Amino acid sequence: SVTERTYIMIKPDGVQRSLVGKIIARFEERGYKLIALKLVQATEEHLEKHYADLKGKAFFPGLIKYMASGPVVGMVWEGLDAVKTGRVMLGATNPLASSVGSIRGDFCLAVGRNICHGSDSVENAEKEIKLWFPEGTVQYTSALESWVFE
Ligand code: DAT
Ligand code: MG
Repeated sequence: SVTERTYIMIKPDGVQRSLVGKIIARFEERGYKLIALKLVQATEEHLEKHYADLKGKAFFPGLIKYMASGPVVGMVWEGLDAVKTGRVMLGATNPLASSVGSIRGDFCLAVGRNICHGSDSVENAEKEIKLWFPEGTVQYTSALESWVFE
């Protein structure tokens, strides 16, 4: 639906590599609406909640250390098919398998430094939005809406 929401996060390497503006621009230009945004130094405890499903994987401790190694940019983007299309825009988990033209396919090479996160289902998106934005998202009318959607 047009009000589907997804949680997109620029990881510490994306912030350090000055890719914040480029990544935001892709979602803006595609026609998605920004309804929440913050730069935050996440704690390991918070990141363990975010990645709870991956606890037990061999790469989990390294993933948590990497994600806590610097600030991340958390965002909520709203629009048609935001979850699935957001994942397509990010590219495959392993950047070597990501299509050129996707964010990972254009800007990174290693699975453990893949610069961005996107929710993988509507249900997980809503969970992640609650975890990262307990204060909620922002309501406003986008001037572009009537030109982006029928
Ligand atoms: P995604 O981020 O595409 O949703 P995921 O949820 O399966 O992928 O894994 C979360 C992150 O964990 C992923 O972005 C990078 C890291 N990761 C996944 N598989 C990995 C692996 N085999 N080795 C190292 N890091 C991995
Ligand atoms: Mg995932």
